[in-house]
Amino acid sequence: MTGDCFALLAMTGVPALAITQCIIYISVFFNSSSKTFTENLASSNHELSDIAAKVLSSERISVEDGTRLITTPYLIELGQMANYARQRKAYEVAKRQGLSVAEAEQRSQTVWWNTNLHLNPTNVCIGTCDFCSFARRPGEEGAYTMSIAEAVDRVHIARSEGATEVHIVGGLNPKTLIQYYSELIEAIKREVPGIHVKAFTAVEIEFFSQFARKDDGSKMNYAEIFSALMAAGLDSMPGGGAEIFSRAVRDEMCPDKIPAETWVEIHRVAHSLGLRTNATMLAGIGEEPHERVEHMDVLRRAQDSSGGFQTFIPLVCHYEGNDLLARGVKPLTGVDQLRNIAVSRLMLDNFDNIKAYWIQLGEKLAQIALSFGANDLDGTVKAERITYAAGAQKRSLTEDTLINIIKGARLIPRERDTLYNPIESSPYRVLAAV
Ligand code: V47
Repeated sequence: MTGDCFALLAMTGVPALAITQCIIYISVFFNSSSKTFTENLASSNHELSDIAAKVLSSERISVEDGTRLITTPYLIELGQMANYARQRKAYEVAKRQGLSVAEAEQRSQTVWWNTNLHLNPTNVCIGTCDFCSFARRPGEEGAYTMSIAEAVDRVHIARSEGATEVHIVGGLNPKTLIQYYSELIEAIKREVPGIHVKAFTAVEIEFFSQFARKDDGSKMNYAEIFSALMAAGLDSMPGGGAEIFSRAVRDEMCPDKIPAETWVEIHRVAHSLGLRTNATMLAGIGEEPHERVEHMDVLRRAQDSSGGFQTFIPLVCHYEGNDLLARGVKPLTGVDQLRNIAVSRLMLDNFDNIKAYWIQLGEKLAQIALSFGANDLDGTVKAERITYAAGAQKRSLTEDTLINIIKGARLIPRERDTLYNPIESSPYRVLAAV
């Protein structure tokens, strides 16, 4: 409707200001429509009315509420509540940042997108995660490790194509430790100035710490590892490696992986040093739905205490190159995936952003996710390998495609940097105003 309205007005020669006002007017309409739906739900005798009342009054929903929602047959009701929560959160964030009411209204209809490169310098990994199709044992066919020059070259090319962020994660490779990565980040910062380096899962940080030694031979703790990487140029940290926090699922799928407490502790240390980080959840690895809600609860409590998470990314397992389906794991349905997005928006009331990661959702479901609580579409991505190895259809989208996905959802696309600042100079920002 927004896009149609704009096209109509543009054809009739209506000035840009009037068009912008029209968009704001329609945005307010959409705002109030999910709000009204939630209000009606709250005052009805529907079985989700008590949760709708909590959502309306910004009362935190409980783990029990989340557990009811994660399998609810009432998808539209869930989606409307999450959509309202998304709009309200964006409005609140904008007001917190000192923006005007009109700008805050516009933000409540905005979806962020970003131009980034996923760089996976090595797939050599001594970890044993059953769902991972990307990793290779040392010496195995297909194993690779990039030289620093090759990795920097890729970042250089991505930057020349507009990337503002490089997202670096790799396998647990005893040959690529803190020294290799410090050199890599330093070289990136030197040769590709201005690019944001978002790198290393908590699992990698823990792995580095097993080997890293100070001059006196003693072990480096997490803070010291981060400080060394920050000195090299690390800017923030992605959210991978969380999988599902449930001990039972981890014992079955990735018994060697750091436990939930260590994952959370490493992020807490990062936050204490001023690094912003993200958080993920990998669903479809044999967990029960309630374990997804408990995972979100762990993150919500962690965010209450350290406050440094920017974004939550609900991931979806892919099954090519692993044996999960043969072992009886049930894949997520499209409805499950939307429920995960919507419930995360409602449970994670202290996260500003919920990301729709199109590589895993697919472009179409990612677009629908934007009406189910997601406010961020990641990203151009360029050369993703982890999900691609497990059967993802594409590994890159153009800026125009991302913008069109968002506009097709009748929302306003806006390019962001890694820290969720709008990119004012982007040529796509002009398009986004359309
Ligand atoms: O940590 C592993 C997961 C993650 C499979 O922080 C799989 O901004 C699907 O963490 N099928 C990497 N997923 C991706 C990731 C991420 C992505 C986008 C943005 C951000 C961010 C983080 O992918 C891994 C693991 O949890 N994964 N195997 C698989 N077969």
